[in-house]
Amino acid sequence: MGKKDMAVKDHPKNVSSKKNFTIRLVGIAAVVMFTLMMLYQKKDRVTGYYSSYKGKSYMDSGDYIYPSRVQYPRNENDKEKAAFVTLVRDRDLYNLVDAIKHVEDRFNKNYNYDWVFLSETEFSQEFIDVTTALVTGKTKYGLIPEAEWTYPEWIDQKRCAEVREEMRKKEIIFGDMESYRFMCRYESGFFYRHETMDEYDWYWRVEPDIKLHCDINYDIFKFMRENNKKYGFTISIHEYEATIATLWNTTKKFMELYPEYLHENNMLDFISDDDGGSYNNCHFWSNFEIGALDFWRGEAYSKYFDFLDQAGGFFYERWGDAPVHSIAAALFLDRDEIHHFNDLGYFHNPFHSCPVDDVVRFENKCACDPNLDFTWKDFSCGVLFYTVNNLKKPDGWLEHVS
Ligand SMILES: Nc1nc2c(ncn2[C@@H]2O[C@H](COP(=O)(O)OP(=O)(O)OP(=O)(O)O)[C@@H](O)[C@H]2O)c(=O)[nH]1
Ligand SMILES: *[C@@H]1O[C@H](CO)[C@@H](O)[C@H](O)[C@H]1NC(C)=O
Ligand SMILES: [Mg+2]
Repeated sequence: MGKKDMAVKDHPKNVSSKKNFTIRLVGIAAVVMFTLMMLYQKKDRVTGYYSSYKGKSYMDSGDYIYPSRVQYPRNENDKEKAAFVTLVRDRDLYNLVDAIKHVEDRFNKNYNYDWVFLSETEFSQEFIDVTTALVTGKTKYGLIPEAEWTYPEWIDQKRCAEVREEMRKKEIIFGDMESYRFMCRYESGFFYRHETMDEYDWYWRVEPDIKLHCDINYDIFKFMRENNKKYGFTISIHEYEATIATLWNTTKKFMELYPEYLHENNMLDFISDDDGGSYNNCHFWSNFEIGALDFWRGEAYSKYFDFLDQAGGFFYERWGDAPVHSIAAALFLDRDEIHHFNDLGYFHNPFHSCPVDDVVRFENKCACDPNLDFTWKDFSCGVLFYTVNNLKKPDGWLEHVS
């Protein structure tokens, strides 16, 4: 290769090396900028929802969570006297296992509360083994006394059978079922009196096939006690009128006899739109309940249940434990003792509760679609609950009303 060749070859090489240098510089700058952008974006993405709230959890700021005016427990050393309680048939074991796992994974694996299973028939060894394996707390299996799962002596069973036949023709949901009525009466008036429940002050009712959509990062029973709550719910809804035709008239008779049980700060405006003239059918959906057992065990509710039981509507109609519990809570409790859990995420067929607030949903790792949230929809009583109690609704709730 001659000198000339070299020179000729050198020339473009020099030019190209300057060009390369520029390209490399631009390249490096681009890579640096891109990396910075990605880092910034990633940071933004990871901390996005915190950044607006200065790194705080919604549980730190009393006025951020809806409804406000609650505090989240801090000292979690000692357990409350509390248990889950599930009324269930032995044969429904495998509809129940998923529900237990949800509750354990989302909450109880960190708190190890006991679980009580109740039934009118003996539980099988399989039921006991499977549930014992799933629950991190102690498990207890209670047999319901025969007298609490049958017709009281004053009930006319012929009339009951006629009512069931009528309701079957009218296709009223569960209207033709005898066992459903025993169940509703038991959940209304007996579960909290079962001897397996004696050692507890608090309960959380769990049914087969339910789901919890979110992590619960605080001791929910401690939350109830520290905030003076007696009754907590996730979903509220209107009852089918045909199942409770005379429940309100019967309740009014009770209130005339015992006006002293009406709490001065009651929530009548949640269950009646005409100052007690009629029932608006709003009730807390009782397949989920977290509550204080002493409320049901107390004088007001005990008398109320006996009065309803004497009237016979659990059998002559199809009174549900949900409207019965809800009316009692609304009348006999201080309205501030009733809490809407808007941060758990819950499913019982066919309705979902799913926090529409991104902060709550992300922080609690909720695995649910906020567009399916029932809370703010028409057939729910959620809007009414927030309105009558003057509670702040979550941002964006209006986008979820229909
Ligand atoms: N031991 C026992 N438990 C029952 C019986 N009927 C219902 N239950 C329980 O009572 C609760 C309510 O019954 P469900 O059948 O779930 O009634 P529901 O929630 O109104 O209706 P779906 O869940 O939609 O079927 C559940 O915890 C059931 O396991 C029964 O005959 N015996
Ligand atoms: C409730 O009571 C009122 C007044 O006593 C009566 O007019 C009405 O028909 C009753 N309602 C039902 C559903 O029985
Ligand atoms: Mg159910």
